[in-house]
Amino acid sequence: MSSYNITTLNDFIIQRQKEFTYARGELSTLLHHIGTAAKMVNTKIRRAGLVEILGRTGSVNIQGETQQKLDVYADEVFINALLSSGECCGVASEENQSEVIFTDAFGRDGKYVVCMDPLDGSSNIDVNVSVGSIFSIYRRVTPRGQKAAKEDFLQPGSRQVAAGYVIYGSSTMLVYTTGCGVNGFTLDPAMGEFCLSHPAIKTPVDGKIYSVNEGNYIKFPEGVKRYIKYCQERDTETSRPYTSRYIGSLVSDFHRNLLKGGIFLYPENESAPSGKLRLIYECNPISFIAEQAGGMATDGYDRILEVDPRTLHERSPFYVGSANMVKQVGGLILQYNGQEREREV
Ligand code: AHM
Ligand code: MG
Repeated sequence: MSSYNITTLNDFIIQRQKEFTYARGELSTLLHHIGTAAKMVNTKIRRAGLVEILGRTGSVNIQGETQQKLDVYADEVFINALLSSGECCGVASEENQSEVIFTDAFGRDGKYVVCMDPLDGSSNIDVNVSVGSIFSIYRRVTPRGQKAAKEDFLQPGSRQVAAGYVIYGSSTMLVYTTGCGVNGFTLDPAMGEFCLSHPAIKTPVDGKIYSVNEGNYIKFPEGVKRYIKYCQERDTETSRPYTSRYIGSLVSDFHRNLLKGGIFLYPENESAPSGKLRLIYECNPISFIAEQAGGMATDGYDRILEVDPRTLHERSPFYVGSANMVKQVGGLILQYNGQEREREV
């Protein structure tokens, strides 16, 4: 095939920008910088087994977890890329307790904030399992020219302008949405470019894969236990039992289910009353992509994208994937756990 048939990420971003009459290119610039940062992080990850970067820094992040060097590296690379884009006024990241506000003239004038997990599932790196980066872009609510403030970051996911993830797997892919469908790009290592490989991704309405940390089964709400049992029962009409697949790396688990059809569950449990995953930089971007691909995402009761965040690092139970599967687990939660639940931060 001639290379002229290839659409690179940057070609695609520019083509899409032309479709919006009043687009001024700011979002395109931001996405372009995210793509460049992803390539830098990818290069480092691909060498992780070879150089001393693999290992722990010894410092502990705000979630109480030991940070690994690659987390720190990815955080720096993305923040620097966003700063130099000139279109971003601040970043909320899993690696930083508070939002990072860009105070230079360009930063203060930036139209967007970015919420991100620069390297999700990083404990998997030691054992050569896929990891990912997740990002979410919002238009700021405070006036341009001022420093960004907390309220710019604490917006419901329904206000996302764009969201995406990078998966550093057997190949490296960037998948993103700007609210007009979902498109996936695979990094061609020879060209050093992300190339459109998965246009207009749609997820099956019914899936046959369920992904959950079953080691926590005993601690799950009754409705979730019932759903897991349902997945395991024999029924030829609905092709059950379903297949269980769990990597323990959100981006990888979600990506597989997005393409093949399935559900990812991270319920609340006795020891983690709001689950583990973070609302603004894990659940929201993944939910936006899921919905844009025809799937669904809830916290067991409500649409994730309609939840009003209260703090940067707030956690939420998370059920995402094929629409009929997410609806079904929601029905069982309502039936066995009732309407009442506490929202904890
Ligand atoms: P991290 O943000 O500290 O890397 O943790 C998030 C990861 C997700 O990628 C994954 O879905 C989840 O933790 C797995 O958690 P568990 O090991 O409890 O199943
Ligand atoms: Mg994470």
